[in-house]
Amino acid sequence: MRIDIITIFPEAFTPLEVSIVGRARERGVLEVHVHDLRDYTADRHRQVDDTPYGGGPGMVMKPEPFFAAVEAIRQETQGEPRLLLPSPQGRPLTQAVLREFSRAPHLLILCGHYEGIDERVAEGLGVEEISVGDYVLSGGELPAMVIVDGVARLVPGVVGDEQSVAAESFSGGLLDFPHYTRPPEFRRMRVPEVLLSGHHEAIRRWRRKEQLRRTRRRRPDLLKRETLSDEDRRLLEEIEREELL
Ligand code: 9D3
Repeated sequence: MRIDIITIFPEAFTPLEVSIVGRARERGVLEVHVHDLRDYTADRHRQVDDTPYGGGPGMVMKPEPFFAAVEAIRQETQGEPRLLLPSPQGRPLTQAVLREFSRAPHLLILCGHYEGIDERVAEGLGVEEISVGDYVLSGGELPAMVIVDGVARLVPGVVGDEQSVAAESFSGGLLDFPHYTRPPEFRRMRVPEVLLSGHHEAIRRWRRKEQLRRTRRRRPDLLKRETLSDEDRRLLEEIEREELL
């Protein structure tokens, strides 16, 4: 897979040289190209923003450099990239959306800054606007990195352990269970006895129950969406009975 990023802060993407994404790039399963938007300006001052029509505070990013950058990248690559525009007005990013993106051979992400981007960028380039959550950030760079990280680990061969990626869709939609490693007691906190027992069926059941307990407590919205098995319903009844004590 190839991912191109257009930004006025190319240095902000150095984290993509380490971690899982960095290793995927080294191993050649993922190509990430970061482009400086100012390289696609045509004026002496390399101006990427201007005052808003209609007045108001702040600056708006000009359309021409984005069009020039996207057209230059299109010239150099095969097929049509999927154009993404991180935006607070966008479709919410979910694991299902990441899975969809991970199937594309080429993503092109446009990062905005300032008060916004001239609307003709979204309109004329046919971008998909994507939000990473209902809170205010200062630009599209961190959301772009969120998308790259989330997509990269779904690309076959990126995460060494394919099992952990598969396990996710299996425990689908529920929060994770608690994890422990040695020592068995640390500052008077014990590892739950069942995990030391070697009783695989009891361990599986305990983990499922803890997933349900946490999801019910912290994210009841997720529990409503899931289709629960008969065992899940029994475990939830146990949890509800334990709460009454
Ligand atoms: C001060 C300007 N804001 C008025 C309420 C609008 C605004 C413009 C630009 C708010 C944030 C931003 C910059 N944010 C992003 O580019 C962004 C973002 C976000 O802020 N939250 C969640 N997801 C995303 S994706 C891109």
